[in-house]
Amino acid sequence: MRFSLATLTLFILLTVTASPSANASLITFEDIPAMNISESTFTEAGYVFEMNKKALSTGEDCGIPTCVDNGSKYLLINYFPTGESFFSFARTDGLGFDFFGFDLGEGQVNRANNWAATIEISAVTMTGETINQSFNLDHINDGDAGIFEDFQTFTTNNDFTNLAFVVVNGFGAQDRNSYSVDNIQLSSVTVPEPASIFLLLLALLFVFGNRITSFKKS
Ligand SMILES: [Ca+2]
Ligand SMILES: [Ca+2]
Repeated sequence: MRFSLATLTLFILLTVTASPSANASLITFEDIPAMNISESTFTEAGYVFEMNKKALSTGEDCGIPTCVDNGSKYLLINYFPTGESFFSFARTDGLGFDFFGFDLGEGQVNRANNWAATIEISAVTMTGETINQSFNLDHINDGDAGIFEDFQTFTTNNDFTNLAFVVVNGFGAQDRNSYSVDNIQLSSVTVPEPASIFLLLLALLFVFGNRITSFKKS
């Protein structure tokens, strides 16, 4: 009886500890400085973001004129040189991840000539395949004093799985291609960490110790 209980314990430990599990992340940009990301790289929720140029995290006050508003902080790609309005993100541990969708908005109110028309995402999978998808901004943007929804929520197609990294780029403005990003929905597969594997080995020793003890008693 003790024998089968130990085997059952081992089976449960193997199932729980060794199985990869999905780890969902929502990138909200609430934890980075309110203004002027002076570093070109920052991390949030296990993902590293690399800005092509100095970006803004705002939502409280982006100056005059005001910016898109959703009541929280977001990432504002503002006044990057024309043709260079891009940033990228990847997991800090280099593992693959899935990208489900995000919220997109324009830039500063009353500067519509700087608003990107199209946001393109270009991703490379862990197997080296490149996939793209584009999203059109509605150019409804009345800022934090306005009554309209400045951000739109977009869903990616089903191809954006097992990704190594994603590049986000803005196109179609007369100049600069400003846009805003928030609430990036991501998921990654987590594998057992060394500490978990150590616990698993301890469990194995426990189980086989019991087996030897049972064998000697019989
Ligand atoms: Ca936010
Ligand atoms: Ca809008």
